[in-house]
Amino acid sequence: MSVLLDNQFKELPPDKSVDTKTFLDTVSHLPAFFDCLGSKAFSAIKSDINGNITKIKAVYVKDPAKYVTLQDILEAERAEYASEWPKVGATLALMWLKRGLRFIQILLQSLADGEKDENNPNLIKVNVTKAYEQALKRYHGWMVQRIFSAVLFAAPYRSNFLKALSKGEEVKEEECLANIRHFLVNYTPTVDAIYEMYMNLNAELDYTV
Ligand code: EIS
Repeated sequence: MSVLLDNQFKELPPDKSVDTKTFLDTVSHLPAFFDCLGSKAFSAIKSDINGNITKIKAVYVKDPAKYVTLQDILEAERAEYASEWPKVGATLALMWLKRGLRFIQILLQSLADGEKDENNPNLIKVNVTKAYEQALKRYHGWMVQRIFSAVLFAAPYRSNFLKALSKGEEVKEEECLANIRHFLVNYTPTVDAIYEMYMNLNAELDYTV
């Protein structure tokens, strides 16, 4: 069974609210995936994402009945922190986490769509660069952009990456791409819903790190 399919996101309800517990349970499996990528270069990214998840979880477990949806958390923190909000608490952690999730979404979509560098068909640089430019670059100053360029060299080969997504099992490329498409069916609307929530609540910030 594929790593992705083991941890499918749930279908959103009609009001597009994201259930906090289900969301946290699902994203908690993502950091382990970095270990499959086989390079220490990814450990800073892994710990950043882990930190985001831990922070959101810490708020949720304080009062699960109060924080049923992610929006409940943002609204409670908006009331609690007043002028400090939204650059605070789980609101800030989810603001960054969703950018990582968007990065993964664009990367997987680009692979599923068969986008490749015809001269280097087994490299995923074009896919990773597209995801970076659309999801993260504008939030990074020149230093972090340079770190990205360095990490890009550690990006796995396309065949190895697809294999890692399938826990190293010998799965045919077409089957793996079908798994990715299946995964994206609920994943993409969930990430979209979180972005929409940040827009609607005016919680998005565009400072760079
Ligand atoms: C935030 O980090 C914290 O997350 C947040 C709070 O402390 C806030 C304060 O301003 O800062 O500085 C971090 C930023 N996070 C801001 C940078 C970390 C390293 C980024 C290096 C650039 C790497 C680009 C990605 C290249 C990946 C190549 C992959 C090839 C396969 C399937 C692969 C999945 C990769 C997913 C990549 C997601 C990257 C996410 C980076 C997020 C970021 O820019 S708080 O913490 O509120 O929780 O305390």
